[in-house]
Amino acid sequence: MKITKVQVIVHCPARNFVTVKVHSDQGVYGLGDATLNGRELAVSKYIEEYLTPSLIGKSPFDTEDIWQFFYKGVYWRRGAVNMTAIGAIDIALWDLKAKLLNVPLYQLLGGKSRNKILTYCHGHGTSFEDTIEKVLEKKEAGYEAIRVQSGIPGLDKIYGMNTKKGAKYEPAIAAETPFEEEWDTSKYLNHVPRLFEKVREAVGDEVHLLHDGHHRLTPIEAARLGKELEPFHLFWLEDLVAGEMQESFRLIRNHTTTPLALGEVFNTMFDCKTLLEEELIDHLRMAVSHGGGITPMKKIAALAELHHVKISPHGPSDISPIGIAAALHLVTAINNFGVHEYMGYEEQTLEAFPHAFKWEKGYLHLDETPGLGVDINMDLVDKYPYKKAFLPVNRLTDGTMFHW
Ligand code: EZ4
Ligand code: CO
Repeated sequence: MKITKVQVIVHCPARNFVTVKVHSDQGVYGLGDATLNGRELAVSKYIEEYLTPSLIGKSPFDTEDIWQFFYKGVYWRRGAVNMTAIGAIDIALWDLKAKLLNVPLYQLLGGKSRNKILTYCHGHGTSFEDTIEKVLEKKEAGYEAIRVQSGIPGLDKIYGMNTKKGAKYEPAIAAETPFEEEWDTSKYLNHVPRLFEKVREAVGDEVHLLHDGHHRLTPIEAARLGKELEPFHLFWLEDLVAGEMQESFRLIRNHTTTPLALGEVFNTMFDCKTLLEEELIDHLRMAVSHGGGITPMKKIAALAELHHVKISPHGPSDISPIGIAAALHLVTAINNFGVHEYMGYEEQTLEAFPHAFKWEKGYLHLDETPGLGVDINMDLVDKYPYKKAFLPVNRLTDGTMFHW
């Protein structure tokens, strides 16, 4: 059994995606997600130039050896572009392997640990009233867990707001240079506890409420926010502080019982080793596609299990249905699953990626389709060409460059 061809498809069905298609001499192919929001062409070129030639002729069953070949073989280890590229190949090989064996991928990862996968959505509004309305709409739609973000008085362009009315939340904006947002931490810290007081009162105790700080606080500011939100029993506070300094979480952990989530920008075990070993977080948010694929994420999940940390994958609309399916198969198989983010997709994205997983009443469901259960509609690829788009950057109101 041999890998015969690797195609890297860059397309824009409502937003940019990079899809990898690995072909075998059995006429079966596997699909991987190589989308890295705002840096798509760096990954596609990387795969075409540096990974594809080494894959031709290898057995698609040798997922561990191929992963190690690319991880150790690059010499310049880690990094988002490198690990997303390796991850896309790894996902495609697991998809291919499961298809060749005629089983859904989770069967190769430990079988079924659960029947359905809890999801959370986004309930975002401009004001207190608008946010409460959005959260109640999501609760009505069946979501049991809702991420709450709202506009902050005095700040016009901030994280978590929809840019187009009626559209799904989409932070990437098509342009030649990144859009600039603005930020003021003291306004934010005063606003958020008031928001959660009102939202909790409106939705009651049954719904899980989540919030994303998007890496903007210092440890002591994060500790204050965690403490002040304790009465409202959040499911988690996500990305309060940038994750480069894992040790920063010691201080936050010592001050608050609000559960902490982190890791959507992580790409290896070494980004979270201290966090896991010292039990500084409760949920690890790594995406399978950005974390180097199924092969390393299975090991990371095992280390997390030992330290009471749950795997709760990042699931924005900039991870394609292929990347989402990879995470769904992983979290179906492991014991320590928390919650999966799910925002849904625009119509064009759904047409581009026919898929077997289904969202129903707050949960995602897999079926028995062999492999990942996701395909790509090749007829639509040329219809939706890549359009350069960037995630925003962020400045304080005095112009200082800040975290986005
Ligand atoms: O910033 O998907 O939890 N979700 C998030 C997202 C991410 C974007 C990055 O591409 O924080 O909004
Ligand atoms: Co996030």
